[in-house]
Amino acid sequence: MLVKNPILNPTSKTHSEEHFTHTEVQLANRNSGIALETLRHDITPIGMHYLLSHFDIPYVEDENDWQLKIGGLVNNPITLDMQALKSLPQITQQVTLECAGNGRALLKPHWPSMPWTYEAVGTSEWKGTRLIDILKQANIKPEATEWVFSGADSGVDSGVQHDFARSLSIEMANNPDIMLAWEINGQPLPPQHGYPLRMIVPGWYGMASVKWLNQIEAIDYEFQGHQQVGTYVYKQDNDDKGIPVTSIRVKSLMVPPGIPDWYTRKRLLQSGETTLHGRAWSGFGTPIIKVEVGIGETGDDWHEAELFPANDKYAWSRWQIKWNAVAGYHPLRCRATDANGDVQPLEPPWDKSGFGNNCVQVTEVWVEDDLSS
Ligand SMILES: Nc1nc2c(c(=O)[nH]1)N[C@H]1C(S)=C(S)[C@@H](COP(=O)(O)O)O[C@H]1N2
Ligand SMILES: [Mo]
Repeated sequence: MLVKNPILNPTSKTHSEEHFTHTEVQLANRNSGIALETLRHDITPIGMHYLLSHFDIPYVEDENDWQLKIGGLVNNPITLDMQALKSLPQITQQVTLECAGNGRALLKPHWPSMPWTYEAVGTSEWKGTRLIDILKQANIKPEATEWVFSGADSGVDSGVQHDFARSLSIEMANNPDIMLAWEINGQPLPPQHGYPLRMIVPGWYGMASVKWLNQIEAIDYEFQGHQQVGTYVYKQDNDDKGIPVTSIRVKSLMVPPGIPDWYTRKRLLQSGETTLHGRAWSGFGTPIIKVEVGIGETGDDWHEAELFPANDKYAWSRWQIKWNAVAGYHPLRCRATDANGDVQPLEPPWDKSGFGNNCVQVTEVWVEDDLSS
């Protein structure tokens, strides 16, 4: 009997009210998130930044063998090696990246995929060159409408085999802040972050920042790649035509105060005055204008935190607030507002695949009067 290949003919996934499956745990082990205490760092230390790689991490022995090809509907197709790229004018930017699926595991029911709660975010200092300069060199033909950016990794998702690839409209790709980066925090990119070359599309959710970038093509139709239209689209349900996922939604997180319970991550804190710290960020470089901290079970006792300006246009802002912790149980919340007036919702916004969940984080703290050490 002929058995249908289950990778190419998968049964469709359905939402789950249940605990996480073996498959989700396997994905979570491959794609780690930040430890929330590293929110204290302006720049997330290398190796502690979150990771999201859909397929295998390409094995690149020597960056001198890497080539970036720019072609399709251009007047001047070019191939650049890493030496040529590094001889172009260089820029360095601090950018906060967040995965569009961050918060997926908090939805009920949840979509079976990478089960992030809060930890798929980090800020790095990226060094590279401006994408726009390279696109200008290639000189796009007037009939072209989009650029397609492809990585060296390939695999299958929902039965569709493809190289990881994303597109940007010509207008979007002309944003001078988009970079092709080869360094993170002063070091060459490690394999898992896209060695030797990746895009950084600041202000967008992470899927646009194609890792292991080896091809850019101009096309004159709407790109139908799986990572463009088969996923990363906000949908209420399967019949929804949907809205493409682009900019990061306003969000904030708190450094967990006190000490953790190993198994639940719930917090134990000595009573008295303490300082709560955290970060807040939004999309397309929109500044954060307010962070409030909610103290108490009802979550409606909000206090405005002190907010510090971000180090860079696309980097997160730090906030802090003093709190006189009295003995008892205190769920703590933080809620950011950006310069567009967008505010974090208290409950997860529904999305079929769990994209863009920017709901207010709840940190459960038990305060005690005399904690022995
Ligand atoms: N080539 C390639 N680029 C990719 C991905 C991928 O799987 N393959 N994942 C994307 C997603 S969904 C995110 S959130 C970011 C994560 O970047 P990081 O792993 O460096 O944190 O990379 C993006 N770029
Ligand atoms: Mo992502």
